[in-house]
Amino acid sequence: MSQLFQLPQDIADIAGVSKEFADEFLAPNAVAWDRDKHFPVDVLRKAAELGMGGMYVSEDVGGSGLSRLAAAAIIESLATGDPSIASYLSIHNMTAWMLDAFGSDELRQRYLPQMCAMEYLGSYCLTEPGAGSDAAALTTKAVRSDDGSHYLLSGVKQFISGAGASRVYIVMARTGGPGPKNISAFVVDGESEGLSFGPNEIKMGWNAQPTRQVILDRVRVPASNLLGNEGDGFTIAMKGLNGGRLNIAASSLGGAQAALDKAIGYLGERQAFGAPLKSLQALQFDIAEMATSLEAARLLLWRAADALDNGDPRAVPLCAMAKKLCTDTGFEVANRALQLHGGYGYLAEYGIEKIVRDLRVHQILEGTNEIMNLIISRSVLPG
Ligand code: FAD
Ligand code: 2MC
Repeated sequence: MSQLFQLPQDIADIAGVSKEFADEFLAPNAVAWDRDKHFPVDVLRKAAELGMGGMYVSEDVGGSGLSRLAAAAIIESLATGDPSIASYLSIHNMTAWMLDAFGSDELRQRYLPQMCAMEYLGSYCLTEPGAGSDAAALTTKAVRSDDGSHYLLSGVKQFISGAGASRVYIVMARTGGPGPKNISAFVVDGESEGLSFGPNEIKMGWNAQPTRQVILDRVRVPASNLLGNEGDGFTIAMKGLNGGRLNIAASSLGGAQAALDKAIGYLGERQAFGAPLKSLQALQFDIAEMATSLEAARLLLWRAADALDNGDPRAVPLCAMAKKLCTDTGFEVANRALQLHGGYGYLAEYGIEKIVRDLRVHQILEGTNEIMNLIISRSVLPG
């Protein structure tokens, strides 16, 4: 078979190991974690033992040095067990990569070994109460001290995944006037004085991970915690999101694949009108359409991941296309799988409604799918 449209064997093997991990440690617990709003940090640390705490972080600080394509395959496999956990793992990996790619060597050595082991968890802090899609309008301020040794950060970050449990906060803050060019990215240690958190938000899904405000009140951050140079922060944040969007796309595919597999099993068992439901051609066609949509979306995801791996100039819009297509497709497939379960799909114990709730937010976060359209249209329309 052509190598063009399949995963290289080494990546397929890693994805296989991740699937076994998902089957053993995630899937059996996912419904209970969602119900109890339990963030299973012990299980995340187990995943880190398999190299998932720093998937595309350099090996000298404990990372796995894998490609984005490999990461997407891992996240998809994990999401078959629990999309909420797979997606948090993606956010943690995004922060670890930003620190690796743009931090000084001293900063890398200070945080990354513990981040790769997931002893330290990471959170990504871009969104604010008054600046979501229009991220460049953020108002959190970083004021440099007269002697240049540190910055004082003040502001509020909204909807921060992992907040309160994380040790490493990558905070985008304004170091000058308005616009994207005056934003800088900082590593804020979770033990800093002046850092506090809002209550855990009550959400539709993603209940197995906390979402809180991050409140910064004159938090003193050493100048050495700056990523890149002053003014680089918006670009660094966006570069982090390119890979994050691939992973959120992959998480949607994994969740939807699990929902489709459950529906296939259910149609074989459930009897109606004297035969199993799977004998009805209308429902067979439903399955055919769902399987086709996932396969097509997966191909675009691999294409986009490959583009990011290889520095393709079209990587940014391709990541946006993959994020939009996979998250829309994933939600629709999961929702159709719920329908195929009839009333049982609506019951928590079948695990389907949880997948639908978890995948819904993937159409909103890491850039809404309308913002993906904005990125794509800017790349294809002249002027
Ligand atoms: P708004 O920007 O106010 O948008 C409202 C609506 O208007 C949307 O439908 C949007 O698509 C549309 N819209 C806005 N501008 C345009 C435009 N130009 N063209 C067309 N339509 C437009 N953020 C973080 O920084 N870190 C996190 O860890 C994080 N985790 C999250 C976890 C959860 C559970 C949730 C719900 C959000 C999280 N977010 C996080 C925030 C998320 O990225 C934002 O919610 C998202 O970017 C949208 O911003 P907003 O909510 O302010 O919506
Ligand atoms: N990759 C690399 N660089 C990028 C980029 C990307 N994806 N997107 C923008 N940039 C660069 C861009 O090239 C420009 O640099 P330069 O002037 O040197 O060319 C600079 O950033 C400013 O970009 P724009 O001029 O496009 O800025 P604008 O304000 O018009 O729009 C927009 C930017 C809307 C694309 C951006 O604000 C955006 O992506 N908004 C969505 C916010 C978002 O995704 N939030 C997610 C929060 S995290 C989350 O939800 C989690 C769950 C973790």
